[in-house]
Amino acid sequence: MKLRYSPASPYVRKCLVLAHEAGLAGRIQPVPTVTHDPASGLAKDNPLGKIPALIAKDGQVLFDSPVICEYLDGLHRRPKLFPARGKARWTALRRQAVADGILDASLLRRYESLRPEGERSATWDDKQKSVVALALDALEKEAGDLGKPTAKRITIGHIAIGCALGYLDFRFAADDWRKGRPKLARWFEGFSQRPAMAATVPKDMT
Ligand SMILES: N[C@@H](CCC(=O)N[C@@H](CS)C(=O)NCC(=O)O)C(=O)O
Repeated sequence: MKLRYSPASPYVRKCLVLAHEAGLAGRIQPVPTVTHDPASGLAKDNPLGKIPALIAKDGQVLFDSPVICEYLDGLHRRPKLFPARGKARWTALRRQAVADGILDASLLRRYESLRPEGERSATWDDKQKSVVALALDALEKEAGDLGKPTAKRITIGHIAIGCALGYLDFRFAADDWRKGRPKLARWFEGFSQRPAMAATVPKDMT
C-alpha cells in the first residue's frame, strides 16, 4: 500500500499510529507529497488535493483520515481500533470527531498565519482559537474516562486525540494547551510514550 504523506501532517499521523498499533506499518510505503505542488500528482489520487490518500493493493484510492483508518483496521487480526458496535463505537467516533475538529481549526490557523501579513484576519484566528479551546475543555472533562494511556486496548478516539495534542505542541507550543487542563496533559504524557506515537513524532518535510 502507498500512503501520500508528509511528516508534519497530523491526519497522516493518525493513519500511521493506527498502522503501528495494528502491526501494519511495514506494509505501508510512504510517498512524500507536497500538497501545493501540481507535480506531486496528488489531484489524481484525491480531487480535494489533501493528504493523506491511500493507494491500496487492489488499486482503490481512499482519502480522508477517518476512512483510511477504518480501512486499515479491517486488514489485521489484532484487537480492533474501531469498536464494531454499541456505545463503545459511538464514543470512539465522537472522540475522533472532536480531535479532528481541533485539527481542522488549528490547520485553518496555520494557513492563515502563512498568508501575507496584510491579508491575515485576527478575528478569524480568534474564532478558530476559541473552537480549539472549547474542544480541549471538553476533552479535559472526559480525560478521566480515557483509561490508562499505556493500555493494551485503545481506539481511534485515543489515537486522534493523541495526534491532535501532538500537533498543538508542534505548531502552537506558545499557546500552552496544558494550562488549566492537568488531566488531559497527564494522559497525553503517558500516551506519547507508546511506540506508535514515538515513531511518528511530527517534523517538517526536509
Ligand atoms: N479531513 C481530512 C483533512 C486532511 C487535510 O486537511 N490535510 C492537510 C495536510 S495536514 C492538507 O492536505 N492540506 C492541503 C490543503 O488543504 O490544500 C482528513 O482527515 O484527512
